Amino acid sequence: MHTHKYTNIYYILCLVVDNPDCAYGDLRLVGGASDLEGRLEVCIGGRWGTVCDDQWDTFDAAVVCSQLGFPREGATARTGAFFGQGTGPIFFDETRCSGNESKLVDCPSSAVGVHNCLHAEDAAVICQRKTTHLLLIFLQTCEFFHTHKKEIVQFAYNYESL
Ligand SMILES: [Ca+2]
Ligand SMILES: [Ca+2]
Repeated sequence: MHTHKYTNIYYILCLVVDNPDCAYGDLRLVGGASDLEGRLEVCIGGRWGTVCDDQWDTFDAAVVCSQLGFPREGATARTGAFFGQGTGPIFFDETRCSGNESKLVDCPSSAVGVHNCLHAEDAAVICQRKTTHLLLIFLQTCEFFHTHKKEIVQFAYNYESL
């Protein structure tokens, strides 16, 4: 009974989160084993594209993780299409974040679309999870929800029982 109720609630929330339209500067991680990691894709002009790994380092990864709602601490940069090659445009190259920017698009880099890269050089990150705000993290990605639906429903059930 409770299970059915919460399943519907989370499906509705995921429909909202899964909205395919993206806004300028939005980020997503693709091809990782969880929502914490993956090839970096950035939204420019309503399209998702990748970032070249030239000058891609911990400072850049920290900004990406922060923008995605994860801690800056423990952010790791990966190069050479570590989580697989993307398709479509390569939007940024020579990214030089200081690490304190709130959004990746605030970091100095080459102009949008200007690069000398291949998708074999797609940049990626690995973020660390905060140990608090569990519910927010559940909503971070519907991929996580679909993988862990049973556990989430159980968590919601237990939460209500508190
Ligand atoms: Ca850099
Ligand atoms: Ca370059």
